[in-house]
Amino acid sequence: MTMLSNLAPIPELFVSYDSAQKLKAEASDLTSWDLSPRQICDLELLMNGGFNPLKGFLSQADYDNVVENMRLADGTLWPIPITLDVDEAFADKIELGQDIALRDQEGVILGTMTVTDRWTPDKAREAEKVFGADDDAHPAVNYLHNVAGKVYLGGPVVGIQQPVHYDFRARRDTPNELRAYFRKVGWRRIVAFQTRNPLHRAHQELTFRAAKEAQANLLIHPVVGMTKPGDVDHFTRVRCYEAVLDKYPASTTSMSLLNLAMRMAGPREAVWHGLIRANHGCTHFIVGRDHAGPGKNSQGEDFYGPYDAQDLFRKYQDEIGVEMVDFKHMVFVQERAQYEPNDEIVDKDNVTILNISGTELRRRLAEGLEIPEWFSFPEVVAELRKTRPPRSQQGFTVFFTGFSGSGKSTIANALMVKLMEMGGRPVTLLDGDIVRKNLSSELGFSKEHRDLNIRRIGYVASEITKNGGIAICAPIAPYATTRRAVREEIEQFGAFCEVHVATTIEECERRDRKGLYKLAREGKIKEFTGISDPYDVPTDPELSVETENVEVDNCAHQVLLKLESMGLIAAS
Ligand code: PPS
Repeated sequence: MTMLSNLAPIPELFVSYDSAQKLKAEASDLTSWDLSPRQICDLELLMNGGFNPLKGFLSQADYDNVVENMRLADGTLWPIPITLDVDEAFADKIELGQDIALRDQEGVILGTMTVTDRWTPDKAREAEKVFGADDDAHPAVNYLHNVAGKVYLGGPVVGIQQPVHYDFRARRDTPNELRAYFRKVGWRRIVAFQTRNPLHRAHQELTFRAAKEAQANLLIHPVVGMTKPGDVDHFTRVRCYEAVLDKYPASTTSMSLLNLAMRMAGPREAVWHGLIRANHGCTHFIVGRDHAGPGKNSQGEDFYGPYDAQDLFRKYQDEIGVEMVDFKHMVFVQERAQYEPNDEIVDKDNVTILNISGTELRRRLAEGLEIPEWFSFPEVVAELRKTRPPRSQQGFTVFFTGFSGSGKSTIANALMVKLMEMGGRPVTLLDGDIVRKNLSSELGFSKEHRDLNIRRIGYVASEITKNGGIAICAPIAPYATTRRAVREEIEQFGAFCEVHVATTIEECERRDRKGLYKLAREGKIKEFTGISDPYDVPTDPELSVETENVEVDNCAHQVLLKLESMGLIAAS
């Protein structure tokens, strides 16, 4: 295995500046695909050599072999499918051999692709093989089934220009820019640290030790593309990283931002991360406990074993071309006032070992509690507090769901008034009927239209939540996947409290306040939820309220108590 990086430039997919200008003009006549945020991340790394040796989005033969064997059709190690997923309508328009333009979300042409392959993947197989289970609790499996298009296109890509980033421009480097930097400063052994979380003292200590052990320089290489839903946003994280960078001995450590869209694929992802770091000129890579772990599956168990990623990486490290440095679990030893690797402490019975888990940190931030100096750096804590004020000062969304006539609007109205009486944050009610009048007046009740309606509500609620307000939504929202998508969108900014108004369909029909059930039974209203259209009963709502023989005031009060227990409103 090469212990010194040769740092020669690696192949990119870009054409020269002059050719790019010509190609860009020609490409404006091509059929265009508007790339999703994840596809933009993938394309950037394809074009700049981060995904070397890939020459484009995977062909079907490469895809099949990657899914089954972690290898391209020619046998090269590659663990994660990099595919261009599109909808069926777009796929039907494309002839094999045709060139298409790949545009970013503002319409800028980033590259072109010659479509050589088009196929409908077996997504359940991809989920099982690549992510270990066909379980939507895995963020990438959820993405695969509920966000990605049905059809994959494959073919070589020609790069015209990098996606434009306006943030932290000086901190972003292509693999060749990093290689050139390492050549310039004379670094030949470089240990990369991959992260999607803020760094605290333990991370600083472990990365510093890893670099010392490997006799290497250190590259902090955080992911700023797409990480796990719910992570701290990258703007905050980069400000935190910049603060931590000052804590390393001068000129031993550098930082560069990686616009990768993570899949949270644990072991396979670790191998992928290693290959990407090899492309960026690194010789060593820190692999931690539960590397790129996706959290719990729908049975509440871990998707992967805590050291599966390390085992798989070790198995392939010669082929990856990067040596693994095991993550040390660092803990703070109070008596010695320093961090030490947990498994190297011999006098455990005589010392006090301190540690704060990620969950505990989030709790302390959420509740505005003290975060001790031994745990993190004051600058990092100050940044985190700015982004994550205590929950009682953050925005949040209460999302009622239930049949028509279940009492959603009535309870939502009562809740709104109670919250306004308490004061502190602006409250907005997005009731089903109000939304259908003001935002969705052109929509009907097909699955597609209902989804669009709920996504619009989710979008508005997420903006309200982001800006520190309270959004109360009260649509039927019959589909679990759409509710989940809304939850994920909102949880980036604040809490989401799903309230199932669990009035039975029989009771709703008996009440029939608007006379709609009668019409639905007579077939005069089609696709009526609960009568002639489905309703996915929430399996895990924050709260379920019964309305039969319960006063509205009491139902609204139950919601208030729930919000209080979630720390969203101060105890009265
Ligand atoms: S959805 O499925 O979430 O988009 O529905 P929503 O926007 O909440 O709108 C539901 C209200 O529209 C009336 N209505 C129907 N409901 C269900 N199915 C059909 N086909 C339908 N047609 C009209 C109904 O009065 C709902 O009002 P609520 O407030 O729920 O009683």
